[in-house]
Amino acid sequence: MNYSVSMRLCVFVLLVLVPSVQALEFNQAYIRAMPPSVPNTAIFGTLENKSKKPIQLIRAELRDAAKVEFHTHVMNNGVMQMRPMEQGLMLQPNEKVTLKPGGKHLMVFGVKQQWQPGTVLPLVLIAADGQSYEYNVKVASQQQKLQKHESHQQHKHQGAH
Ligand SMILES: [Cu+2]
Repeated sequence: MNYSVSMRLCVFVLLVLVPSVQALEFNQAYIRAMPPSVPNTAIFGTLENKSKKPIQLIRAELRDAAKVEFHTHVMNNGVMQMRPMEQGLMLQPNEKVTLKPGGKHLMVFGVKQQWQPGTVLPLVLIAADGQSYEYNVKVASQQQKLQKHESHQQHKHQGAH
């Protein structure tokens, strides 16, 4: 392989690899499915800062929802209450933050039409420096998440008949 070909190959490899590196990962992300009468829900999952710089998330947008806010739970006179995180959500390099029921979460307001479990919606997280991060997040009921393994076994059982 001559120099020019290996250079071109090198550039090609860089072009292919660079966009796939996500500075901010959002793993096991899901939107909690809600009954039709409830216009609000929450998004859970684990955010991980894979970059070498701190990421301060200040805004979020989800398609077909009026508003998304970063929330946390605080104790107030012995009662757990949700509060918006005024400074947004800060992630230091290599830091992981798990959004979970009863803890930090992305609060979703103004769901216009009930989302069926399995629906995938685009979520955009926007950082203070203007950088935005996009994810496709699936709507899932808590029951579905818990029964994932069970239903897989059921499927195998049905297949044997
Ligand atoms: Cu909330």
